[in-house]
Amino acid sequence: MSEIINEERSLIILKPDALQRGLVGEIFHRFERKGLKIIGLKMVELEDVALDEHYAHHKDKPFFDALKKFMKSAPVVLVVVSGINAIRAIRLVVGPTKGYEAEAGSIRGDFAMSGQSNIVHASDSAETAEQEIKRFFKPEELFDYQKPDFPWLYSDSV
Ligand code: 3AN
Repeated sequence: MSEIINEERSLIILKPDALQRGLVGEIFHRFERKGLKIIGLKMVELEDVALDEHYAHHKDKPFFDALKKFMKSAPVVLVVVSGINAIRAIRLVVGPTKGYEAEAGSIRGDFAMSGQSNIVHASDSAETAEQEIKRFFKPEELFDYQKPDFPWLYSDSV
């Protein structure tokens, strides 16, 4: 049975701990070698308005203020990537929320011990991804281009 072909986009955030620990290149390497296409990229300092929106689902949690403080403690790198069935693939590359529970081989499994300082954010659904991308990127900051490895990454039936 062939899979449904879904070209999806995801927002990835390299969190302050990724920059402080010198893991930016390592993380880019993992997404690139997986075959994901980088279509947007910038470095920013996050502010309250964006964080309140981005973490609205956690606003009543006891760790909310600490999470915001952490996310403002150093710049972050915002990346938009695209690929077929990218959301599911990226979540597996990233690993589950708590670093100490994440499988070795995933980014969090290899580099994180914490539930808060867990190196990267990645969108959890295609719908959320589109909202998150709009929050941080203007349409003109996203790039549409062809990569020559596309036919080698995805066979006719995926
Ligand atoms: P994920 O990033 O795996 O999608 P979410 O959306 O549940 O996880 O959580 C968003 C962020 O909130 C996490 N990446 C982490 O930084 C923080 N967070 C989640 N759960 C906890 C927790 N129990 N304690 C501290 N921070 C947490």
